Amino acid sequence: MDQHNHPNPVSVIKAENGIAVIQIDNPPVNALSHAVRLGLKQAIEQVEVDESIKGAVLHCLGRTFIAGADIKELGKPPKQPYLPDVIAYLDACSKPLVSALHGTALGGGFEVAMGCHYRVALPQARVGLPEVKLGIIPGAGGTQRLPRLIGQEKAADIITSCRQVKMTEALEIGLIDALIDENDLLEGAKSFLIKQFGTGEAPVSISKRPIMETNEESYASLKAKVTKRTRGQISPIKALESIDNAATLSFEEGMAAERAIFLELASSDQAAALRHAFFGERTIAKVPGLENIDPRSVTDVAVIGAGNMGSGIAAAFADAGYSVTVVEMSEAGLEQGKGRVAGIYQGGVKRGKLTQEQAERKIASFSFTTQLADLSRSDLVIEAVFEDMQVKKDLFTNLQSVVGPDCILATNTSYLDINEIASVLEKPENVVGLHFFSPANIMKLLEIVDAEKTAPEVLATALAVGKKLRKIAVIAGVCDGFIGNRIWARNRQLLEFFLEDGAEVEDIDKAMLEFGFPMGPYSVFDLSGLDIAWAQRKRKKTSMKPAERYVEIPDLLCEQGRLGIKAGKGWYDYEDGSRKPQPSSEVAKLVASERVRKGISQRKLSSEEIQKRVLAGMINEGCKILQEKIALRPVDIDMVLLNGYGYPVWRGGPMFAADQLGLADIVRTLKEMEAEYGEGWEVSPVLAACIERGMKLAEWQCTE
Ligand code: 3H9
Repeated sequence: MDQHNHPNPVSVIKAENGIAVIQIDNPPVNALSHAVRLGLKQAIEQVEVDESIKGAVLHCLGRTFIAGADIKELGKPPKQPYLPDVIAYLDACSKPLVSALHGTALGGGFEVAMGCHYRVALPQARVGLPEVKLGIIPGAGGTQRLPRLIGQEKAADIITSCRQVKMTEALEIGLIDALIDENDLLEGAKSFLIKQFGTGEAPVSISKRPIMETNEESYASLKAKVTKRTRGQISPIKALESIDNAATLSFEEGMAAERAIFLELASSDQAAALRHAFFGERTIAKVPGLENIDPRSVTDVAVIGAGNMGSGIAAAFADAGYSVTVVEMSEAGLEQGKGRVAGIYQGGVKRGKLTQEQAERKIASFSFTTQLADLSRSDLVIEAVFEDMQVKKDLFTNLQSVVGPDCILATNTSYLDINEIASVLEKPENVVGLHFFSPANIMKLLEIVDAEKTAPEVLATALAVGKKLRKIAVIAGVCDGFIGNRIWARNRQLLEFFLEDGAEVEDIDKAMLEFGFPMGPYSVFDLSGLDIAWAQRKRKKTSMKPAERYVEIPDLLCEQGRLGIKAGKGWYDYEDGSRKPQPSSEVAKLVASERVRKGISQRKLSSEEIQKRVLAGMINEGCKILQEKIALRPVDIDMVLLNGYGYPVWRGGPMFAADQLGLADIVRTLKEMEAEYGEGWEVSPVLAACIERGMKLAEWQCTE
């Protein structure tokens, strides 16, 4: 239901013992829309003037407590009453208020809870201040009240990590005052208040308390760590600044400073980009045509091939509660597979995420077999075997006589033609691509590849499975590389041109790090191994047009055994087993001699130019993908890049950036690139069409 149209989202219900219940009902997540803020203010006024009311419980209907400010309203001019003022009314209420948390209380929702004198919760509730993830800071007292409640260090940890705190921890550190174990939260909250009346002590609102002591040294070290990992994102740094204010300014001054930072950030480009990412994650699940299609039920899942990818996929399914069978064709392969699966969970023990007992229970939950016949009850089979068309066709042919008629057969291929794989089957409608990213149990992205004959019901099932796996599941069409690898392959080509034209490996890496990528691309190539791309390059070269520019340098490196970190040398040198990249004079010499051989006169490329062209290149390939209907919408492309390729989330993705920077500017850069790079670099007509119609790229519909 639309949260703006819900009538009377806040009501005051008078109960016995002089305790009233202020009830919020604003589906789907009780966000603090204008109507809720207004209702809350009026409710407090009523509690204050009604002499029969001695105290009140703040309670929400639906599956969550208040999930924060209404994100749709952020970035627009704020409307009174502002949230900090509404919370100030709660804070100043002369009668004790307790917030009763039954689900997530996030952002402004937890700030409302901190505006009350007490907080009680059911064990399944969660609290957090995730505003930094939206490019803003808690702007309704979160940075001022939380340090008063639990100290600056713990406040900074919760605010900058954006994590949801579980109730055992919340009780331990003082975020809540009591856990209500019985089922009836409201009754528990009322009893809590009555007990407080009995003490005869007047409640002290958090704003009146002194700031809790913090360990200066570990607070400083936390701040240093946060600052290091922001990589260009402003909001975490600003949040720290505001938390610091809590110790140096009065509550009122701290609130004014917090508000100023909040308002400045709320209208920033970064916040707009992060809101785009928030809503984008939810938009991708809404697929036109699938709204009314029921997914098939999936409980038994089989993964064929237990290499690194297959075992990661198997772990992802087991972690989401599926019953998982792992298949390898030989006993020896199966033993290795068992070792890999066990290794994943033992890694969890080492990192302190699992106890030994939990890991052993997990490992014991898998079934392992070498017999396809054991898959007769599977609802979904995913193959993660060697990337070879014939191997996959043979496997699927054998599988179809084993599995039931509704079993979905998925391939994890990264680039093979899924239509061709499906063509060998009697029921090609049951075939879909499930392209995971390594390590599959950790990486968020999942490309669901919709082949020519994939049934809508199969696609709907894949989406439902993606959701249960807690993946960012994006639908893509069949083409070489689908969405992500196709854009990345184009980008890789561009990075090679930069090198041949005059930039050094380290300059390119530096430019991309400055852009906000977690690693420079050449360091990434060394990490994954140059031989993987080599095989693909050889395959691609055969289908290239004669006029297309081809850079031989990566092939020459492979021929010289410079295969990356595992070989101790790649684009960089790695001395004595170290993983720290050192610029390589041998690579520099090889690059220089290639420039001479091809008669290229070296030119300097600035970081700015590198970044500009990389972005324009991604946008152009993205537009070609849209035109070919490989992606449903521009936002789907952004979600792929953000969640699988390290594209900085605070930039929102290349397609979002295109609108932010202006399409005419992008086209100008692309025309320069087309003139220089020639064949394959033609400017996509989608851009011209958007400019001509005066529309944003975000509005592009793939039905066009
Ligand atoms: C803030 O509070 C600022 C303040 O400090 C200062 C102010 C002055 N607003 O995620 P779901 C929609 S900033 C508007 O699928 P779940 C969502 O788009 C806010 N809409 O459900 C979706 O719509 P649709 C800080 C919102 O059960 C629907 O609700 N708070 C909001 O998987 C269901 O959402 C946050 O950052 C919102 N705040 O997860 C919390 N939240 O159906 C953001 C959700 O049309 N929210 N929607 O696609 C969440 O993290 C999750 O929604 C939550 C539930 C965990 C609550």
